[in-house]
Amino acid sequence: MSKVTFTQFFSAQHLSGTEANSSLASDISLMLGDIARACIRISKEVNKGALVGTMGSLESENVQGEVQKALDVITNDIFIECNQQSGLIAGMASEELDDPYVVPEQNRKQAKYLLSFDPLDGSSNVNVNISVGTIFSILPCPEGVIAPHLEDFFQAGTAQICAGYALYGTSTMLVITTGSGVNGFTLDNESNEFILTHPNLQIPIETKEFAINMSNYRFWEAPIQNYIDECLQGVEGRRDKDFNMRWVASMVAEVHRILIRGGIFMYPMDSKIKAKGGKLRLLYEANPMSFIVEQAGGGASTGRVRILDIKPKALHQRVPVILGSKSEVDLAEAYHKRK
Ligand code: P6P
Repeated sequence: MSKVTFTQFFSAQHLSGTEANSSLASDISLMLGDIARACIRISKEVNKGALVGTMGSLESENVQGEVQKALDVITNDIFIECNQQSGLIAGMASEELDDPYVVPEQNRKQAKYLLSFDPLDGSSNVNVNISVGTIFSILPCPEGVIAPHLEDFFQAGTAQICAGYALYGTSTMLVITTGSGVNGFTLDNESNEFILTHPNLQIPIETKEFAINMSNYRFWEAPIQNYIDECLQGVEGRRDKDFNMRWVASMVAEVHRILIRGGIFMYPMDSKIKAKGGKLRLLYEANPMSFIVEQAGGGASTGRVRILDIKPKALHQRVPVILGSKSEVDLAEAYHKRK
């Protein structure tokens, strides 16, 4: 197979569907070029590990009340710096910033889009050398908006133009959707280019693997407890198969595994976090991952509603997340409908 670079793949002529031959195609190509450059820089920072001592925690806390590790802040700054180069992005929402970042006027002359991101998801894994990632989502900037406000980000996930993640694992990968399927690219560290290695990723409809933090069992709602009980009973219960379990505590790593070999990922509502609305953030975790998963033939739900249909009410809104192999997500939803 001849080598296709990230730049070639997302150049206008490669884009299929409505993006081709439109200004959107060239806009996507420009923005993804900046995102790729940011992820290469973040990959190099993450790979330095303990050599540069950026793994310690800073005194500061982010809006989530989590102690900010130095890398969280460094990667946030890299993502902002790289993604205000194209002039196409009017504002950004980051897990690390309380409020939206309005791009300086001189950098948003032709701004038409909004960027939301989690610069280093799973960062608590950094000092134990487990895979972490960056997650991003691109929305249209509402017509006539020059300097975006909070409410301009409150668009349902179905409005996303593009979404993706970088996985800093045994190799660095970018996985992207622009609404016409999902494609994976692997970083060639010699050429510093992402190369197409996983064209048209599709999630197997069936699976025997679930991913959930079992320590929260007693806090879950009954439908989730019932669903997991029956997975654990395997062929001795009502399910016709035995299950395997995985939990990396890094959403990007879990979603990537599911894209490659199937599975169901669950961070459901639990009584400990009910007041917050859930664990994972809608704008820059649940929505981009749900867009990717649905584009790869999977399902993405809170258990009660499709995640991409939710109209956000807050920048750092949290939601329950159940996503992955369609048959299992549908079944988990059915458990929520049972009386
Ligand atoms: P727990 C990482 O902090 C994260 O936001 C997701 O990447 C991950 O799936 C989840 O939290 C892990 O949560 O409660 O198992 O530490």
